[in-house]
Amino acid sequence: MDVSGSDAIARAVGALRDARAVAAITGAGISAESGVPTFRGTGGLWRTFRAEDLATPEAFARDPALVWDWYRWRRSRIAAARPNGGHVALARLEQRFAAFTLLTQNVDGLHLEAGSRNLVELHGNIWRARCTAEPHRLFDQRGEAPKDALPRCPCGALLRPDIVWFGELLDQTALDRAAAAVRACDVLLVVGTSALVYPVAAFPSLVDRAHATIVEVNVDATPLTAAADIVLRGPAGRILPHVERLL
Ligand code: BJW
Repeated sequence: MDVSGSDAIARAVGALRDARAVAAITGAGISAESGVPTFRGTGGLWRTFRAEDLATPEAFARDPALVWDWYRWRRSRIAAARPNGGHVALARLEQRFAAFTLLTQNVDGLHLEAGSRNLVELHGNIWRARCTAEPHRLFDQRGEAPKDALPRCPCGALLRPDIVWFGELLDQTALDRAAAAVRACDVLLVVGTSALVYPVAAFPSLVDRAHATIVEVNVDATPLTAAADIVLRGPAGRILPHVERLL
């Protein structure tokens, strides 16, 4: 059912008041109001750049310098961004429920900066790099000055961004944790995602529809909209703080 306006807000608040376990899935839209570009839609990265050239293992094997240049540029945009009201509201919601799990597709680290702790970064983190030869070797590169040379592991192998590219598997432990949180939740918040990229796009289908409520927060309709119980149409940075205040 597609409901918007203050009635929808009241219903979302009511569902949250009755909830013990809450899960939230976020996408690029929640960081849009922080100035981080989304992927699809107006101003989206995939409108200007080809994913096949930059966000696949084949692209990195072909031209690691090009891929690293793009990630350095993305890092510079993200370094200038601060969490917005939407990130902060989700961090505050975490404090109010016995179980609250935040599943993000975002790699910008803004949820962590806003104070979310029970957080699963399903697509990785742009500030981390990992060794291409020994993938368990991770390197925190936040605060490191960008260098011209390609970054290398002490073992000599190239480092790559610790991000899940198209065609790559998500970490199984993270996936299991995410699926368990969605199956167990009484309310699933789906915020600022086009719900087009799998496997995360399939998570809402894991919800126990007999009792759980799906709430979508998005400025536009998505493939999930028809299946959502409550649709809050508008910017997450405005809607989520409003919902959190009314709780
Ligand atoms: C606002 C707002 C505001 C704006 N407030 N809202 C099954 C079926 C079909 C295909 C596949 C499938 N399984 C796997 C695939 C292939 C592929 C896939 O899903 N492709 C689709 C495009 C069809 N998936 C994969 O390859 C995944 N791996 C995998 O499944 O492995 C097994 C396998 C492999 C191959 C074949 C089969 C199985 C890995 C996916 C990794 C995705 N990585 C990326 C890029 C990382 C690069 C980087 O960040 O540097 O992650 S893609 C990109 O999309 C990024 C995002 O996390 C992800 C999702 O995008 P998101 O967050 O939804 O952003 P947008 O821009 O799409 O949407 C923004 C939304 O916000 C919009 O709705 C706006 O309206 C809204 N909005 N402002 C609220 N203020």
